[in-house]
Amino acid sequence: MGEQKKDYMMKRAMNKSTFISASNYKNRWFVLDDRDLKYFEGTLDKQGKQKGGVELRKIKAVETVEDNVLDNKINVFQVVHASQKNNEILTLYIVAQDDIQRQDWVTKLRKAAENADATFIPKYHKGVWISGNYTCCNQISKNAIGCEVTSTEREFGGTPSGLPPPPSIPAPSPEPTPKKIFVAVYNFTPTEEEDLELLQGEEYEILDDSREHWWRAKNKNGRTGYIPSNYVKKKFDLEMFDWYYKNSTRERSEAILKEEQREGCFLVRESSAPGMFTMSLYTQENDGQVRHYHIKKNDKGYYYIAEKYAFPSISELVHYHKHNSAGLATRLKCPPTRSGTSAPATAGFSSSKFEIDPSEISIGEQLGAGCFGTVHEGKWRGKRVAVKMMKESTMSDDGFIEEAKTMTQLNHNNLVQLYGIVTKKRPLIIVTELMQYGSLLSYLRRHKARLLSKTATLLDMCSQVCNGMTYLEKRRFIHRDLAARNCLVGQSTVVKVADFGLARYVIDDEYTSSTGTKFPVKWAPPEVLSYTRFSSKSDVWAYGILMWEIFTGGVMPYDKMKNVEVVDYVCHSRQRLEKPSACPEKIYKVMLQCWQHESDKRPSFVDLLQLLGGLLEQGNYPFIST
Ligand code: 6XL
Repeated sequence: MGEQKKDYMMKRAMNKSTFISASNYKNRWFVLDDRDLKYFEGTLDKQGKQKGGVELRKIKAVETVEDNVLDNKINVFQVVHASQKNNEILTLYIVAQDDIQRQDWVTKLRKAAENADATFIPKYHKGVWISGNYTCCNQISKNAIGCEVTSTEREFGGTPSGLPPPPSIPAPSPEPTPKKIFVAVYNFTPTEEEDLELLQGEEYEILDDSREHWWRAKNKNGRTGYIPSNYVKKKFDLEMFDWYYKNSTRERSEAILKEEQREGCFLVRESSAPGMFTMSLYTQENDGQVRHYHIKKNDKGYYYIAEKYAFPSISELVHYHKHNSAGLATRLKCPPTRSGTSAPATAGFSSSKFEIDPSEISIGEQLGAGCFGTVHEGKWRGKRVAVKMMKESTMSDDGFIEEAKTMTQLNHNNLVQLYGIVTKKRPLIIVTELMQYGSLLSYLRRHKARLLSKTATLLDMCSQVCNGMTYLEKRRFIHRDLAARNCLVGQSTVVKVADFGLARYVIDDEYTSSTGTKFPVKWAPPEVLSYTRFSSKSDVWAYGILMWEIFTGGVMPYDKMKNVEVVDYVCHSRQRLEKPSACPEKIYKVMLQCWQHESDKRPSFVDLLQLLGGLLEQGNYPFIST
């Protein structure tokens, strides 16, 4: 065992109550070794028995806490960690005797956690959660992602080990922070007074980016207001260019460019190899085809496609090839119009609105109906939306209304965006993004013949769903009913996960009980069937079944079996669905991993994303040409 660090400090009780009182603080001996942070009762001169501890590899962040926000205490630091029991995220607050002691602990603890292979969360809260919101960013969901970037010792180089950090007491006068200039990549038309219009290509100064989805910004005329943060990109960042499609896959890029059918239409995207880029270019040759070029780097770090023409930046490379084909099939002419990919959904309609006025909604054609209600196409202030009218008494409204606030804050390209709800009147109405091609299940069945020969398209659909699920997993949001019928398809075969989390509000024993007739038994892992234990890992199981649905073109899993037979087959005989004939062996192996009997042996969605990315890039499938 390595060195130990030991100090007598104060610990705040880790109860989850929102009410904090002075009596919740205890003096403890804190002992740090290379595996755990343990704490013991005792007095200054004697260490007593162990009261608890945190495994270092479970640590998610070690950070100071703003002075005076935690019961007026100063010199507080926080250890964010996953709980031993169920990986729930907990925060341990420790009050050091002075700032030097606090800094020393933060540095050492961070380093020790990193050495123990902890994976830090990207963002944390500098403040604390009191009476329903965070003191630092005012977010109202306890699970809301942090508002400050988590520090790591590696990034900062750390302080030389063994030496205390320089005292940070005489704070230097704050340096003027450089202005944050961002460029609009989409137009945004505000619907509320406090929001600011965005014009594509114009620059904006960001005044306040403490909220995740809505930032306060100033335009060139000095007008200020809130803007959707996903509609702007930092100036000089690759992402500000209209030809840059960061996360687009090879498949996705082909779909986008083929929809445009214009000679010289091009985009640049990240390759699946980290730090590499690919250019995808449409030519009219052979009835229209898309060529993919790896952008290489020479030993000076310059980018090139044709070795003779290398440039210090990708934008200069693009500029050059707009005028010279120099080895490309054609000169670069224009980026896709983004009509096919249209602007991404904003988190809610505006920075403040979440409650929607029912008189502003107009209802059109019905899109579908189920036991939860009916869904119509509709319009809200001129924007096409989907309007879901919940059937009364099949949904627990109160719980849902509370949760909907959190759900409007979930914003990802592969999740159907929740825009807002009508709560003042019944029926309860949910307004969401509209997806024109309907459910993934019906789409798979309609296009079965064409799709089953296109492995890369199928794999791309899988990775899109996985992308959306990775986002939910990161936020510890569980879907509970992931299946092809609960995903929707939009333009250029974009696939989005829908109705996440809604399962919790259904009041119907046939749906909620694992022995009920409407329970999704065929998508449920053993721990759900046996103890109704839902988790991101139960979503992973369902995801494996969803992959199987995709690769069979929408066949009902365990087709001729009754639900009770499936339970026996899966839980007791431990048998699994067979490999679909259109499915390559390597992809079937991924499904089998999702169906590991023990939930903790299954990969997480982040792991799956990696696995699928690798398979997509290998690309030795029949239709992929190079
Ligand atoms: C609680 C729901 C649940 C499931 C729902 C569903 C399933 C729904 C998880 C059990 C559980 N489907 N569904 O509302 C809860 F509330 C549903 C949807 C649509 C229509 C009918 N039922 C739907 C269809 C669209 C669309 O864009 N959206 C929703 C947003 N689009 C089209 C387009 C063309 N043809 C058909 N649909 C999914 O929410």
